[in-house]
Amino acid sequence: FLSHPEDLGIVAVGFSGGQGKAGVDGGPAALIESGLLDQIRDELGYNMYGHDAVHTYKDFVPAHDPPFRNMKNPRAVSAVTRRIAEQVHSHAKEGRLVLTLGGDHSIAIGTIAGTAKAVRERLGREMAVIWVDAHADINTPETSGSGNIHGMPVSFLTGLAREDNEDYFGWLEDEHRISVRKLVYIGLRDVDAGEKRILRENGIKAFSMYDIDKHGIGRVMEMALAHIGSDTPIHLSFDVDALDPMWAPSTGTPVRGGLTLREGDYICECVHETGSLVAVDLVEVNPSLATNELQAQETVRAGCSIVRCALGESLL
Ligand code: HAR
Ligand code: MN
Ligand code: MN
Ligand code: MN
Repeated sequence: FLSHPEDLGIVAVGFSGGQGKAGVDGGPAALIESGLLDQIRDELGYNMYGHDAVHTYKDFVPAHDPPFRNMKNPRAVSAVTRRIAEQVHSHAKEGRLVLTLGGDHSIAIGTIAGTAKAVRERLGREMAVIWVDAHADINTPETSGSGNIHGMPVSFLTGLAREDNEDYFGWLEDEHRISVRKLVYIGLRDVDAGEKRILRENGIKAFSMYDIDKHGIGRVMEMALAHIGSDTPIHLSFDVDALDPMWAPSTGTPVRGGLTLREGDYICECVHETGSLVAVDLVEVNPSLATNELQAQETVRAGCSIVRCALGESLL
């Protein structure tokens, strides 16, 4: 689906407004300083575009941003994700693979909106999303207990949550949205009661840690890809908290009982192997939450491994 599969558009998003903990805006810089982009260029051989800056979106964050429909920092997250959608779209419309480094997971409102629109324009097709996460991030503003928008991106992207005012995600149009039928979750283990109801009522395909223990990651990936169907462009949105805190402790909402690093890498390898990958997000790396320097380094190393596997490192 890519006209230039060797070309990689990079968007480094230093943004934390989708949740309350400082420091996740430092994720992209930590990943880049550890050498991720050099590895992508030198070892994987991609031509890179847009890799010169970590964006802070300062001009998009309003001074006054009171809660709206229970959402925290709603104008900031709406404006920043709108801009991210434009950035991702500008890469994707050229037929490049797009890599976005976050930042908290609210930024996926922008990344997925941007690729979904480009895939429709370029290929006249609907895109699928594989969401790898401990959390479902599918609360509506009304079901959310926290008001943190990083727990809501999937509801806006599927149209389960809607808002007309363009300052509060009203800029999202049908062309930016994805179908609940083309959405697959992997790694879930901390899902709110309201979210469970949303998943059930909409028949959304989800592979929890229970399913991974029961069937093994190999079989789960077969089933996940079978659900999407071959010959469908795929956007992979990987929250580093899908990994067990043993591998990725330095993240805002760690949940024990998660994926091993190898299982995470394997998910990415399988998605890469389809040849259908059009975009990858790696989010929620927060180096400042570590209790020691080693924890931060381990989390960054795990994030780099996930990204390299999604970009094809393991192909012999
Ligand atoms: N479900 C909770 C909420 O909506 C916690 C969600 C988010 N944490 C994340 N996202 N890191 O994956 O607030
Ligand atoms: Mn090319
Ligand atoms: Mn998430
Ligand atoms: Mn999560």
